[in-house]
Amino acid sequence: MLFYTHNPSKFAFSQDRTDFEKLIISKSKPGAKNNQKPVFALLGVPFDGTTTYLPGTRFGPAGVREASYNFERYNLTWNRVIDSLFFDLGNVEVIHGNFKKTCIQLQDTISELLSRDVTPLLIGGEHSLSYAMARALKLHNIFYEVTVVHFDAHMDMIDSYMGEKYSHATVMRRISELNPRRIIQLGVRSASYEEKEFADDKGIEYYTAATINDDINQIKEVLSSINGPIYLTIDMDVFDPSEAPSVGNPTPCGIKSHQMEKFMLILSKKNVVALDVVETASDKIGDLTSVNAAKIILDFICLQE
Ligand SMILES: [Mn+2]
Repeated sequence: MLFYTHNPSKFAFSQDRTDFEKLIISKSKPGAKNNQKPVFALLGVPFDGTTTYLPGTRFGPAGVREASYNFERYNLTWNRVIDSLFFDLGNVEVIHGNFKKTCIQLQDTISELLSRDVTPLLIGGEHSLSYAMARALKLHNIFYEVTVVHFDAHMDMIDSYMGEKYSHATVMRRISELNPRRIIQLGVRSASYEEKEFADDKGIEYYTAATINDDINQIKEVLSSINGPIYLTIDMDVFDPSEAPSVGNPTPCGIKSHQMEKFMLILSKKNVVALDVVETASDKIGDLTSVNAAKIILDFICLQE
């Protein structure tokens, strides 16, 4: 090492973008080996155009990257060192105030990663961005076999919110219309009666935060039994506001970070084809919500073979 420096605008322990480009080129050459280690690319999406209560998720990517430096490369709990092919590619260009254009740019970028066999990891930004992830998976013809594992205080299943079809509050309804194999909602504790009826009618599985707090083993069994590819989408408001206060819609009686750590231990060893961590609205250094969001990404990366 020539210089003892780090770049706080890049996620901790991520490798250089130039190495990503070299790796992608080498993978695409004729005769390239197929049995290389999986590759993970992180994208920040600083968009908060449909936010309805507390604004600020546009600051999420910067906050979560900054907070990632609070952690070690070595994980004492699991006795593992981060050793993955993990690249922070920077932020996707967003068009503030225009969800449709932002969604198309994000979907194209994710689609490009998927076509190169790279697993996309997103830091939001608001939850509406997950629609771009789901659309990209659909374009690659794998969505019909995907289980969407959705951590959130809210069902996000309303058909339209204040007349808007595309919103952070409707995102799971739009994703359900893309017909994934299965949707499992975890930590939910806020929905309209209409949303609950819709979920029941469509066979969408949901486990409230109270259920998780009462019997975590039941939830661990549900997650352990998932087969096939998983799209994991985590709204930071699934946590209790005592552990993640800086979110667009704080909701009391949430889950705790030690529970999420156990869930990540199970999920990270499955076939997660896409991950997003959304709704972090931190606006200061060392914000607890950013710290917990960074931990989710680091835990996931650390647990990859
Ligand atoms: Mn939510």
